[in-house]
Amino acid sequence: MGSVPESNLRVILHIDLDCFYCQVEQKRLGIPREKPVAVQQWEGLIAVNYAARAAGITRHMRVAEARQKCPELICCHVQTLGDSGQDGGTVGPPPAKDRTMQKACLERYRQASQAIILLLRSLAPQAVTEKASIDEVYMDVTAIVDAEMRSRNGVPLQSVDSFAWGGIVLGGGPLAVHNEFDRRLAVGACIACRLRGAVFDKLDFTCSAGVAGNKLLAKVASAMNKPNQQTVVPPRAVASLMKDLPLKKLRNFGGKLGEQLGVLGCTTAGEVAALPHAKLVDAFGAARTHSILEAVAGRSTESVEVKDKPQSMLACKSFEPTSSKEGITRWINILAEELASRMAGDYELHARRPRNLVVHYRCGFKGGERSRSAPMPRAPPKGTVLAPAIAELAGLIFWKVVEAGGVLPTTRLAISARDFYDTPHSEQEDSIMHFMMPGNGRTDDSAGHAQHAPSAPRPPSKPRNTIKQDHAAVDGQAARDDSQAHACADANAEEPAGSGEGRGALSGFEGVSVESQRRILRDIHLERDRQNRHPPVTAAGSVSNSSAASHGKRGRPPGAAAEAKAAKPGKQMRISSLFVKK
Ligand code: TTP
Ligand code: MG
Repeated sequence: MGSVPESNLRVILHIDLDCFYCQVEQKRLGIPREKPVAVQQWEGLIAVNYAARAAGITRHMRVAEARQKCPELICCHVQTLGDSGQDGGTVGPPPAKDRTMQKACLERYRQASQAIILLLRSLAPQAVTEKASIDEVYMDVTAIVDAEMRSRNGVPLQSVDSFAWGGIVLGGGPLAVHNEFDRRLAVGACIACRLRGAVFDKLDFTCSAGVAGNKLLAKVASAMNKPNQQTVVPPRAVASLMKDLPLKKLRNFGGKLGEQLGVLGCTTAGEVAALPHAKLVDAFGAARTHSILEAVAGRSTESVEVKDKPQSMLACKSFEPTSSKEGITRWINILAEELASRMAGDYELHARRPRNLVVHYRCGFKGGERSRSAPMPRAPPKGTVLAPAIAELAGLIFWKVVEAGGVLPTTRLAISARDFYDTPHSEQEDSIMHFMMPGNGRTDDSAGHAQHAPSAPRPPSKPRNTIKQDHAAVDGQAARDDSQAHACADANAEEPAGSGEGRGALSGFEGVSVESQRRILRDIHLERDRQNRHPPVTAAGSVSNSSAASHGKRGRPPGAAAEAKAAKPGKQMRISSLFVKK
C-alpha cells in the first residue's frame, strides 16, 4: 500500500479526471467525445464537457438557457431513484423528472471513480495513493522515483528527454538535466503519463495531471492545462506561478479564508505574500499566518495519506415540509434500498460491515439537523443487511423520535451506515478473492441466496435495540442535500449514497465488461501476490511493448507515442501486466 519515501525530495502527482460526469455518461451512452454534452440534475447543469464549454456552456447554467445557447447540446440527467425503476440517464428528451418524488443518485460516478482508483493503485503499488474527491487522486511516487534513480546507479541522465515524458513545463524550457529535482520530476512526469495512458486504455477516461514537489503545487498544476494534458512545476517556476495565482485556485483559500483575504484587498497569492506581516497576524494570529504564508509561497509539507474506504455511507433526501406517514415511509424505503446496495458493494470490495445505523432528520426549514443511531440489524453470513431490515429499523427509530415530539413536519431525511469493522479473514477471502478469480464471479442469484441464509455471529458491538441520540448534524455532511454531489464526494467523508443500479456487475466497474472487470481484479490480485513474494522494484522506466501498441487510440495522452519509443523491453516490469492491450 505504498512505501515510505527514502528521499525528502518528494514527487507528488495530482490526477484529475476531465469533465468527469460527462465522460461517464458519454461512455455509458456511446456519445462521441466531440459532441457537446452536459449532465443535468433537475434543471441545472452540474458537469459540462469541453465541446460544450467551447460553445459557451458553463456549470450551474439552467438547462433552458444552455439549450438556447447551444441547440445541439446533449443533456443527460443524473440517475434518479424513486421513479419506478426508470433509468435516469438518456440521450434526447429525458423522461420527466420530478424532484418531489425522485432523488438524485451518483452511484455510476462513484463506481467509475472506484474503478479508476483501483486501477491506479494496481499499476503503482509502491506509490501512496489518496483519493481526494470523486474524480481526483494524489499519488506520492517518491519511492518509485527513488528506485528508478537507484537503478541508474548514479549514472546521470543523458537527457531528460530519454524519459520521453509528456507534458508542459511551467516556466518554459526543458527540465534541467543536471538538477536532481528536475530529473526526479521528469521521472514523475513519465509515471503520470503512463498512468494516464493506462486509465485511457483500460477504462476509456482522459485525465489531466500535475507533477510537483508537494500536494499544493501538484493540484494547482493539474488544472492548468486541461483536458488530457499534464503540467510539471520545477522549483524555479514556483515564485512566478504563485505571484499571480488567483486565491480561489488554491486549496482551502476559496471559502471563508478567501473572503477574509478579499477584505484585506487580496485576490491573488502574490498579494497575500506582499501584505504587511503584522496585518496578517492581526487578522489570523501568528500560527495561521505562518501556514497562510507557506501556502501562498507554494510550500507545503502535507503528506499524501492512503484513503481508500469511506468511513461512513449516507443516503439523503430533502423535500418540502411533510408530516405524511406514507410519504416519509416511502422515502425511508428508498433511502434504505440505496444504502443497502452501497453496503453490499462495499462488502464485496472491502469485506467489512457497518456496526451502526444512523437516522438523520431536520425539522422545518430552520430546524437543525439531528440524528439517532442504533446497532445495525444482523447481517447474513457472507453478505450485508438487506434493505427491508434497514428500512424497518430506520422507521422504528424515526417514529420513536416523532412520538417524543418536535420532529414533524420534517424537510430532510437521511440514513447512514458507520463504524465499519472488518469481517473475519475467512469471510474476506470468500468475498474478495473468490470474486477475483476468473470464472468465480457470483451471480445475482447466488448473492441473493447468501443474503437469505441464517445469520452469522457479530463482532462485539454496542447493546442491540438501543436507540442513541447523536450529536446534531453528525459529521457536518449530514446537513447537505443530495444535490450537493461534489461537496459530499470526499472519499473519507460521508457521501450522498448511490443506488443499487448495476449490482450484477462487480462493484466499482460499472461500464466495464464483466470479463474486463475480472481481468483487472485478477491482475490486482496477482500483483499483490507478487508483491508479497518479491520486494518491490522500479516501475518508472518500464513499459511493455504491447502497452505502446495499445495507445493507438483516439485521444491518447500526450507523450504516449514518444514514451512507447522509449520503452526498454529488457527491464523488469512489475506493473507491465496491467499495460497489455485489452
Ligand atoms: P470537477 O473535477 O471540478 O469538474 P469536471 O471533472 O467536470 O471538469 P474538469 O475537467 O474541469 O475537472 O468535478 C468532478 C465532478 O464533480 C464533475 O464532473 C461533476 C461534479 N461536480 C458537481 O456535481 N458540482 C460541482 O459544483 C462541482 C465542482 C463538481
Ligand atoms: Mg475533474
